[in-house]
Amino acid sequence: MKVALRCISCEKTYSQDTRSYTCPECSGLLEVCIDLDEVRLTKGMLEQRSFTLWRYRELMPVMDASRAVSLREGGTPLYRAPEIAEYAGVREVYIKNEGANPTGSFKDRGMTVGVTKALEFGARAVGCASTGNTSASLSAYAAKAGIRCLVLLPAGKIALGKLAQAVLHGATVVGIRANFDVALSLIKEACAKYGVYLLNSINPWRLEGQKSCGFEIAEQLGWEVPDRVVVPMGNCGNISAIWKGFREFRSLGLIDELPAMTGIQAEGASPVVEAFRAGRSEIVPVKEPETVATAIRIGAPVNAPKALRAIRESGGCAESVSDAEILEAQRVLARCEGVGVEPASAASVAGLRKLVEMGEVDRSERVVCVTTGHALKDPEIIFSRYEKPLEIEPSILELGKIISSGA
Ligand code: AN7
Repeated sequence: MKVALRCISCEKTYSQDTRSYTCPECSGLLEVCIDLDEVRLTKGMLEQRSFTLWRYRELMPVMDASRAVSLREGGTPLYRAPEIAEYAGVREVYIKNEGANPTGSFKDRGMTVGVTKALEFGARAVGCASTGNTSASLSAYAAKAGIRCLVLLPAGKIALGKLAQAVLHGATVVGIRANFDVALSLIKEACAKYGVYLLNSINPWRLEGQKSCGFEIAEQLGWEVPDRVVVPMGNCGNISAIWKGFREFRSLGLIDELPAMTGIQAEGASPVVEAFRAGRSEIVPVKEPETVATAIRIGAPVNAPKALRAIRESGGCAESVSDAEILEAQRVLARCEGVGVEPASAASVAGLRKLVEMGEVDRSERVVCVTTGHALKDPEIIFSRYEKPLEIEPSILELGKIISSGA
């Protein structure tokens, strides 16, 4: 496989052995470029393979895919969701449920490739700053690889399930008395100083794994591309990666069309939405981001330039939603479709509904909403929002009262 790194700002290219996470010349974001003329991947070849991320190994830039650090990530379900279609007001909606990955979020797609690259580069330790899911995923993949893992978290702002995972998998977990953006600067500095391999989404190799979500959507819809893919945005790596996936599939002639990429942020953390509205390519960071969707409580998303490019190139859009809209969408997904997601994930559905209402999205569209993380990630939000379970003595009389009351 012929692979290089290219800066998305100054377009300078670098060898794939370059260890820098950003452009050594201009500090722009790097993107992995695979020479697609040399790739042979056909629908027939894919038919023979099991439904996991590594079925796309021809497009995964690692030295030896058979030795990848893998927990069987990817291959998540795509549900037809008629109740959500009605809720949002469009013809057809599908839910791409990334909560079904091994550690319960889409991050696993990135980490299987990212940690495999870390080993290729000879790293003995990996690290990240995280709003939760990145740390949960990286901890598990580092454990599988047998290397050390350092995670920095904004203290007190991590959903309980995610924190539990990082602790369980044996990472060195450090709470920072500051927000995610500050924690990310600190881990970058620590990685440079102590030779720890950084696996936040500024790492272009990690995003190569995440592009597989786009591959899967195309395949699961029978090689028909949806009109639109709606993705919650935090640090903005995922929407950029999914877009890259669709583009590569089109370059290979596996699909003919491309979807409109649509990014949703929470109102209290929406610098990319503001930049999109203003027609700017630079964001103005939000100093004190705040939202119930702690996963996307990010004020200075590092991949904003990639996300804005994806949204604009694809003819998509960006919108923000309130905490109330997010929590309502979480409830509808859970109660009407049986799909339990964490708040950040529900932002995609809430955003779609809002965009239809605003007239930005046509009611005739066929839309895929990506739900990025599992409901169990954040049990506390559920208990704070819903009635506590009933408790009674083991008596059929008492139980009968409840049954008859219709509760
Ligand atoms: C459930 O874990 O940034 O726009 O440090 O956990 O690619 O950042 C999490 C992000 C959406 C946003 N949904 O994805 C982290 C972290 C869920 C998430 C996002 C995250 P990006």
